[in-house]
Amino acid sequence: MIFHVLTLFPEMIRDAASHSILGRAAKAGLIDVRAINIRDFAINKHGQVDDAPYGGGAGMVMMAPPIYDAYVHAKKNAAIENPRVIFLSPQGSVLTQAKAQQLSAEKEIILVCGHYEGPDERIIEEIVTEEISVGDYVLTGGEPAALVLIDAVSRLIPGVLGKDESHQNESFSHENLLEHPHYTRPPVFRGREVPEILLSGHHGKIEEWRREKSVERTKTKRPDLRRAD
Ligand code: 4FN
Repeated sequence: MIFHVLTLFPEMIRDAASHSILGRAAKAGLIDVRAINIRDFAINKHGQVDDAPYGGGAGMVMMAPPIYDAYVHAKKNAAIENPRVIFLSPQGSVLTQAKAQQLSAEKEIILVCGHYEGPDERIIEEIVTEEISVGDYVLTGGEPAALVLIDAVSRLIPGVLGKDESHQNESFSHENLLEHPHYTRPPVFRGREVPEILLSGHHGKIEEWRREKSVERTKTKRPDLRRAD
C-alpha cells in the first residue's frame, strides 16, 4: 500500500516510518510511505507556504496553492486514478479499528497534515474526500496523527506482521476487548507471583481465564469500548 503524505515536516514521517515493523514492511515492499514536502511547492523563493488569515486574527493559515501543487505531484506518481484524500483533522470522525480495517483494503491513499491554524478551507473543498481525527486533544500538527493512521492501517496488511506478532490478531482485539494481563520470567518479582493457572499447563483453562480477564478489564477500565467499533 502506498501512503503519500503531504506535510511541512517530511522527516518526521520518514523517520517514524523507518523503524521496527513499518521499516521492515517498507523493505519488503508491502508498504511505501512517501513524504512530500509542501514547502517544495512554495509560492516564492522565500519558501512561503502560509499567510495571515483574511478577516484578521492571530496565527497563520496554510495557503491553498502549495498544498494543491503537492497533491498534483502525488497524483502524478500515483498508481491509481482517484486515491482517497484524507485530511487529518480534529474535525474528522475519530479513527477506529473498523475504519483502519476498511482503509487497509486500499491500494493507495493521500494524507494531508495541517500546521499552524490549518489549511485554507478551499483546499478541503477542492481535494479532500474525508476527514479523520485520532482523538480529542490539541496537537501541534497533523503529522503524529498521520503516523497513527499509517501504523494502525499498515499492521492489517497481510504479511506486515510476523507470525508471532500477528498472534495478537487471534486474541480478542477484533472483538474490541482489551488484552488480558501478560507475564514472563521471573516467576516471582518483588514478592509478586505469576497467577498459578498460567503455570498449570491446562491450555483450555488458561484460555478461559484470559477471556475472563479480557472481558472484566474492558468492563472496568474502558466500558466505552463495548459500544464503539
Ligand atoms: N490539530 C481541538 C479543537 C480545536 C483545535 C484543535 C487542534 C494541528 C493544524 C489542527 C488534533 C487532534 C487530533 C489531526 C483541537 C488532529 C489534530 C487530530 C490536529 C495544527 C490545525 C491541529 C477540540 C479536538 C481539542 C491543531 C479539540 N487528528 N488544532 O488540535 O491536526 O488528526
